[in-house]
Amino acid sequence: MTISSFHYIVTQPEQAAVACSAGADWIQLRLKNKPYEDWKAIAQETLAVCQASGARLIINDNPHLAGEIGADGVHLGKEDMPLAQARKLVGSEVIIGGTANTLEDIVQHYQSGADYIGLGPYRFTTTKEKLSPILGLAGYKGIMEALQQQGISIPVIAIGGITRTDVPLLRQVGVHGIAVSSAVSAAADPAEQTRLFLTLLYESIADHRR
Ligand code: TZP
Ligand code: MG
Repeated sequence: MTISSFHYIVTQPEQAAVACSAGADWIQLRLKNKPYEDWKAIAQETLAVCQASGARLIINDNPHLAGEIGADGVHLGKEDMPLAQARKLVGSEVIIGGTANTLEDIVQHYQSGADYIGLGPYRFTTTKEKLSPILGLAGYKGIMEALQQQGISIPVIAIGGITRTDVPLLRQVGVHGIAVSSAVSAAADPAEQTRLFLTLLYESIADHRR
């Protein structure tokens, strides 16, 4: 399965609708401190939005919820279910992403059957609490080189305070794509931001292959 290069992290189905109408094809629903039934209702609405435009929906934190509503995948962090256990639960068809801050995290997720890695934070962001140490461009460069040396090939998605100007630099060090929340959600025109990110990613992917 193909992992998109643009992951948009949302808390509401309306945000997904705007981005999908602008061409986004990968939405991650990230809700914190919600009762399960509320979370499930929002997830089902978001899934309907995604399915209407052929986008994938990834549920943050909860493989049970992803399985229950038939989402495309689940994204698991350090405090969530271990990836190997989640793989047994959801089966081979459901996409599993794992949060990483170090090379060791990536290797562990890779060996546990992850489909992609969310590597971060790139820089400080207020979107997430309890941030791991900031990697910066140099951190990504070192980790991407080490992965290549070890012969490990897995799509790495950069996350944390990413803006449009970061995209070409991150692509140059070998990341597959980016995940953003505030750069789109807090923009005056989220649809326009989505289109600009997608254009930049397509251009940098073309450059990378030249
Ligand atoms: N994990 C690391 S940073 C982050 C998550 C979920 C937040 C990303 O949001 P933003 O607003 O793009 O910094
Ligand atoms: Mg989590």
